Amino acid sequence: MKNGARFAFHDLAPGEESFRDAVLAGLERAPKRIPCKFFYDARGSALFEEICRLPEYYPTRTEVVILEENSMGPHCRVIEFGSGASQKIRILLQALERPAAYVPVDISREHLRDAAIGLAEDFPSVPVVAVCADYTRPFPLPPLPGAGGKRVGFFPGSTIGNFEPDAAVAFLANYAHILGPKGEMLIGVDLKKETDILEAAYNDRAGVTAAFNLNLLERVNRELDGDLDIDRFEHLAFYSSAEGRVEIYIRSLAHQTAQIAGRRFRFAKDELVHTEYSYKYSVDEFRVLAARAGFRPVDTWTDPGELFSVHYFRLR
Ligand code: AVI
Repeated sequence: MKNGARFAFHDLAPGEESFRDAVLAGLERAPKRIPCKFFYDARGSALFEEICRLPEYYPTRTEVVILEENSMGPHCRVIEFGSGASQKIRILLQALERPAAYVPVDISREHLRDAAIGLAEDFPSVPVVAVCADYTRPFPLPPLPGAGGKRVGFFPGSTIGNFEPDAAVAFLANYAHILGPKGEMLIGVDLKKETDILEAAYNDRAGVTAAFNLNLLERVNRELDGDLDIDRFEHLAFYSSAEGRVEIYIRSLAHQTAQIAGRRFRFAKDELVHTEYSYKYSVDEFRVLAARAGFRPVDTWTDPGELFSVHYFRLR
């Protein structure tokens, strides 16, 4: 590690749901499903980075501008669940006044360690305390540097939209529990808007989102000894205004069977495999949801086009 970087690593040895178990159970169900958390193998993560740069996919660039323009005062200790490549935190750390610590929390040990070391080297004035844990459950935070500085959760990217509403409340309540009394929260949330804009964002012309979705089947073939014929499936994404969410599926184009991990699965023509929901919220709707987890609004920032929101909450 480069001189000056301050870095600590706490491994709480989380258990991980295996891709194999999730796929075999999910394809036995009616309707079939594969949870969206499995999108992010190396290829899926690279495709997601590409999605974030697409002209149709407004959330990333819009949120970045909002984060650059707003700040939350000095000496914050920022705790990020699902920190992944720790990219957006770089923007926040630059915008914050003398941040006291950064605490990335992720279940993926090696990825977390590499990203956290890179960040500690690039921000030598900010101590980085990485925690390998399953952040969907309670876990103890290690002692953090910067005693007296406020603890601020950071959950950007509208990833909260990938949870169904009750699960989103449970996730936020667990975040609140871990932040402790007087904890604060900065969270990016995609706004409701015209169907055309939403559907274009999930059906880009270059086909990157389709490749990202279908990569789940390629991952099944690579990792689970599958023989799925990818050309006989297609990406499907549409906005349901009744549910307030983009729904994403893989559709079987023919009646077909496939072998996966030694088991045979049947797909009817036009049968759907659900892979993701991406909920969209008005500012008020999201405030109501967050209140169920104990958060009260301090401020909410949106871009001039009202595409995306960043909420700043404090625990009651
Ligand atoms: C990570 N998550 C917030 C993205 C979204 O917009 O729901 C995932 C995604 N799926 C398709 N495109 C992007």
